[in-house]
Amino acid sequence: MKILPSDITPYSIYINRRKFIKGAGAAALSFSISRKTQANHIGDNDLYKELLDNNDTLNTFEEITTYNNFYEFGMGKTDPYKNSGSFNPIPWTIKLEGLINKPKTIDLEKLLSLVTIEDRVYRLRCVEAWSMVIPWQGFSLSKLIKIADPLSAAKFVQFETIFRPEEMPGQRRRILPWPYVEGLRIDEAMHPLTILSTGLYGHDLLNQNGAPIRLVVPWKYGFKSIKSIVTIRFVDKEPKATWPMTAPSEYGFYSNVNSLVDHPRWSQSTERRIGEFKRRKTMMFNGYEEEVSHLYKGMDLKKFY
Ligand SMILES: Nc1nc2c(c(=O)[nH]1)N[C@H]1C(S)=C(S)[C@@H](COP(=O)(O)O)O[C@H]1N2
Ligand SMILES: [Mo]
Repeated sequence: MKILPSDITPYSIYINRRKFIKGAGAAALSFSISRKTQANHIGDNDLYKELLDNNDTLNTFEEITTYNNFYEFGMGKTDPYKNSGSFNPIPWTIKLEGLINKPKTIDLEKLLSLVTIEDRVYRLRCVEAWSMVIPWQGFSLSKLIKIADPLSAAKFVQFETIFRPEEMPGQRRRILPWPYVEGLRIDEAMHPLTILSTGLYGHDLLNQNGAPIRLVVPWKYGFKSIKSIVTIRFVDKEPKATWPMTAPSEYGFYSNVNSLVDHPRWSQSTERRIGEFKRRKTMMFNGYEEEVSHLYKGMDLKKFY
């Protein structure tokens, strides 16, 4: 499967609004936009090398956009690539609701004018024991939370994917309870590693990756990173999440990558990095332990899996 440049919406819609943060350490790069718009599709490790961990190489654009989980477009790995062509993510609005001072529906274009798009290279570890390394563009979810201005009673955040069965063939069947929902504790949502992503490899997100905006929480299993978000709801109790709801004995609310807790049907101790032959050892918190373990101090992570 070859993806031609003509198949891809250029990152031009948002490019004028892209500002590169300077002096924010390894989390930001300042290469020129023109170089960035030529972002290639074969895995330009050079362009992102300051953000890449020693042991990693980027997955290719082709791998990242043809091997996906997005059950709204079907259950097979190539289904989202094959079946998402009629999905139209423009225009887009996001509803902010629940325990906040400023409930509102915000236009994505407007939202993007209020935030700074940054580059983040993150590993994505699927609960199915495969993984990829992806160069995202996005902004801190904490920025949006500040815009929403939550009440102190808001302890959790729930996210909802769009329900549009006319454009999403998987939603015409009861594969999962629709719409797909996910949740985070508010401190997890505020953590600087947690982003809302609008692009990868310097292009707008393709439909199969969750256009036009999706969550990325790199220390948790991939299913937490909910795609094509239309509602963000602030609540006082642990919200429902699709996979724990569907198979509570297999998936917990926290879903932290924890190589010590096996899935009931398979081991989580190793993973297959897409494009590699030899399996890798799965790292605690997907390798982000230093940054996030303080969030779970005193919690039994076997119980709260
Ligand atoms: N709405 C929605 N979001 C979703 C999913 C889904 O089926 N529906 N799959 C999840 C799973 S299991 C994974 S591993 C990641 C995959 O993201 P990627 O295809 O962009 O790599 O998306 C997550 N977000
Ligand atoms: Mo996944």
